[in-house]
Amino acid sequence: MKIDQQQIADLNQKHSDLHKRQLENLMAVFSGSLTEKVINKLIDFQVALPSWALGAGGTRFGRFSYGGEPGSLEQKIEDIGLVHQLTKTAGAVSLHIPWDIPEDIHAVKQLANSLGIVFDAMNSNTFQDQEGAGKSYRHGSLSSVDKAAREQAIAHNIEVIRIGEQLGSKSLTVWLADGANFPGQYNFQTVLQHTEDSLKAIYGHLPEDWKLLIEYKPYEPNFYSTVIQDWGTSFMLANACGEKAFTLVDLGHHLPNTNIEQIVATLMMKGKLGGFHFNDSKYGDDDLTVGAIKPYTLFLIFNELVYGMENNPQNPPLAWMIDASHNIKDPLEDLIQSLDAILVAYAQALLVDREALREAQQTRDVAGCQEILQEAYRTDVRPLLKEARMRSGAAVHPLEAYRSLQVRKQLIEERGMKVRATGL
Ligand code: PSV
Ligand code: MN
Ligand code: MN
Repeated sequence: MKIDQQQIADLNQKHSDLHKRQLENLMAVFSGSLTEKVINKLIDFQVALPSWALGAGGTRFGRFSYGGEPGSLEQKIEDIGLVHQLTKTAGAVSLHIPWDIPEDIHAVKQLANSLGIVFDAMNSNTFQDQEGAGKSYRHGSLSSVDKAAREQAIAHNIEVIRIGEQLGSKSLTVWLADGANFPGQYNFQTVLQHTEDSLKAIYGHLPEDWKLLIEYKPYEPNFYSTVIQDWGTSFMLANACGEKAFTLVDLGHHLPNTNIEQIVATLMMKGKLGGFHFNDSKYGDDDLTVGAIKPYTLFLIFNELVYGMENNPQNPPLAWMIDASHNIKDPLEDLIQSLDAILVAYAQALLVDREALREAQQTRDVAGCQEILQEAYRTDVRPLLKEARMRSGAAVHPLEAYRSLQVRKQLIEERGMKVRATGL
């Protein structure tokens, strides 16, 4: 299905007068140069959507299809194209191999290109056994005590790099499920050493202009120990691999109350934060809509990201991605809401008066520091988002547009109720 750009323009027209007044109100508070800076940053900000977020996700208890789900890689890219057309913030896709092996790489590239979508990080998969594979990952992949299983997992990652190279991707994300369910199941040092050696072997095949992003997670699917459990382990492994290897932070991969913003600051200071997976959670890796549970935390994280982007030239540009998979919401609505929450937090963080904050920190004005952050957090930045969308040709209200253009209904008419591509 296609959205006619004129339909978006017509919907935007209806919001135009109110939007102008709301923007003027905001501009009476902040300087024109600051608001202009924020609007331009919002226009430029692009977040990759993962190919596995476009269908309804499942749990081990059930999966409730929304209908009209993509049945092929091409359709997944088309769905991202729709979200991108409505938001102008989703100009990238992150593929998972082997779920997304392209049959015709040239055609897939052309399709993405025509929709303004680039290929962000490639994800390998050694947490599921692949059909016909000689070795099982039941007892681990890159960390396994079985040399042949490790070699198979290394070869898979190299294959993912090769596919990514043809698509124009520039990074490989490795997330390992490797871990243990019971004390004594494996030797901590042995599996960590195997993981380091395996990652180094993969790193050896990384093209010059690529990055290796190492993701960490404290638990699940293993519930006693995970080999790459935290940012420290990831950081250590990235350092062992070399300068093209970085840590990837996924918001859901922390034990409750972990100070994620401090992790972000530490990694950026060391030039080792490579990628970011957005989602939200109440308990663990819940993969809920970004900003749905802890918006202030998201703001505080963005506050550090903005500080890092402005002060840490040693840290490369980050690979941004939404990592969520939904069981009951329309996945496209969920992604639109997530993109909105990301831009809100980013805009608020851009409004933090950094000079005043530095001054308050220097003079040990504790209450003042808090005021400065909360002043920015409590600002209604939505007029800035709307202005960015107006200027970039996106829908001023992407969710409202998605609904009034009846996108899901049309997708169901085209694809039916029961189609489903490979994925989670
Ligand atoms: C599993 O926790 C996970 O959600 C990780 O966050 C990965 O990034 C993603 O799956 C895809 O492999
Ligand atoms: Mn992730
Ligand atoms: Mn996860």
